[in-house]
Amino acid sequence: MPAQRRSPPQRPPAAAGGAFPGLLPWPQVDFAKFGPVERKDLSRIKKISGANLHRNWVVIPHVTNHDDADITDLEAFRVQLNKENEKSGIKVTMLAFMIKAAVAALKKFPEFNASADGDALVLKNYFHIGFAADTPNGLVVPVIKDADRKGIFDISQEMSALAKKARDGKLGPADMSGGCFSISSLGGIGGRYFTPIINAPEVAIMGVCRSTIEPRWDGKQFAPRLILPLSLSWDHRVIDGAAAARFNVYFASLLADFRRIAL
Ligand code: CAO
Repeated sequence: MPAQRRSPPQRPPAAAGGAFPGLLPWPQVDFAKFGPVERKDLSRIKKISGANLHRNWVVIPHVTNHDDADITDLEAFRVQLNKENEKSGIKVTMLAFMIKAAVAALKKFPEFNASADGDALVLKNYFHIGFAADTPNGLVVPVIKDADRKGIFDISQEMSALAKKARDGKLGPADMSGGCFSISSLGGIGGRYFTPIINAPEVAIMGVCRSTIEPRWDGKQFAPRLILPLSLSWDHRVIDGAAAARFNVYFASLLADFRRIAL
């Protein structure tokens, strides 16, 4: 695209957000003085998600707990399932297992399946799990409704359909509403840990990065294990650190031995 010279915007950029009393005004810089620049409007999705993320970041006292899950056996199972069902056209991803693990963890720790309402908590008896999807126009969070009543294949299929709909810009408000808890997976891209922003009015979000083979002590020797980095952000107005640590430990234990889901 050709470089264009433009005068600096008159208004603070969207990134500046609303005014904070006592803070310096947003820097007004004529970047063209320093080199060629071009100006590009934010997409509709970026404007909406940016405003929501900004509010959530400012209003919610976020804390993020990092942990690791040993997914060696689960990954072997996932690969085997995909091999067995090659002809079905349904690809099972690690994210589908994480959605089921999130449901089990929300059942065990109900305050994570809640929203703050003044001095009260609204505890939900349904399990709708959102997943962050990266699209050319920005981030969206489609929701798998009633994930507790769906199996791994159904979830994988629905997730793939919703991700496609998201990339095609065809998600409607109904596809993105009613979420109880979100998972943001950067596992297909990379990274170790990050600090995801809570998707209000939810009170927690699980961030997941790329799994890698790491040496783990098995009591006698170091063994190569496939380790998945987890980053749980939670709202400290609703959740305490001990509960968050327990949530992560439980979530990781389910991924380490998926038979625990049945207990
Ligand atoms: N570790 C290692 N590899 C992983 C992995 C993990 N944790 N998670 C996925 N992968 C692998 C998959 O197995 C797949 O490999 P193959 O192509 O060899 O089978 C590859 O990465 C791509 O996976 P995917 O991204 O297509 O599938 P997914 O189910 O993991 O994710 C979706 C689907 C829609 C969540 C993803 O495409 C996406 O948009 N992720 C970005 C979310 C995001 O932007 N979050 C940030 C929000 S905060 O700004």
